[in-house]
Amino acid sequence: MASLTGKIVLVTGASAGIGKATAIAFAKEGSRLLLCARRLDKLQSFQQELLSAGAEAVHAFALDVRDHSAVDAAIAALPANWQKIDILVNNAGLSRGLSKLHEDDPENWEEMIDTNVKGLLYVTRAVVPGMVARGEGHVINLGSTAGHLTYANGAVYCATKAAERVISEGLKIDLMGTPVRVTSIDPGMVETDFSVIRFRGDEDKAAKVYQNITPLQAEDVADAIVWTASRPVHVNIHTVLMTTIDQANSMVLHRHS
Ligand code: 8X3
Repeated sequence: MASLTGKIVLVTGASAGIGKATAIAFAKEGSRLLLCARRLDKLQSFQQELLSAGAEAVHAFALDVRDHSAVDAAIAALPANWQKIDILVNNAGLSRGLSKLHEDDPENWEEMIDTNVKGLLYVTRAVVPGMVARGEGHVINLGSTAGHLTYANGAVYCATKAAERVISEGLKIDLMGTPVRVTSIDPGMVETDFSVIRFRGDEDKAAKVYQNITPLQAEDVADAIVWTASRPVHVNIHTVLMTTIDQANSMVLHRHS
């Protein structure tokens, strides 16, 4: 296992869910955590927890990954001792709505495509040249089972995750000849506020998604992320497709009676 102690890890969308669990998991490895999300106060609320868990240092900043110029400016403005990003976890992402494509609100598409696809590209474009120049780095993108198999009423969300899968493949190809690694972490159902956000705060509807199944927890996904990051540097884990034991793919679930 390669040591993650002192490694600078940038996590986008780090304020909750898989992003926050990932920050905690890297903190336990003694990493230096560079965290961003739209809400800085949320990041600051668990900064001390990260230090207590073992993080060497924490630097948090507000960022909406949908804003291309803000992404470039934020990366360019990092303090000198935070600029050499070793690991980028492109976690920021969301789903909005669960409707037939021909009846859906295009606003939902804008938000998902701008965050899950364009935001990921902007951050990658801002960070990866430094990794190439320094001759080390690892990009870990958050995909989904939804990027492998399309489900009803989820065409655009599934499309964004299929895009993430293909972008990860393409980035890996383009980085051949460099030591920069690329991984796509593709979980199925994870019990976070993912569904509450999808249903714009409707907690009852969100709870039904996970009813009578044992979903993955954010910590399970964070564990896989840290595992890929801690392989020896000549090992590139391309894809981790992971689900709860109650899920076979994005369509087939076993609900306990
Ligand atoms: C999350 C998995 O099946 O809820 O990406 O879309 S699913």
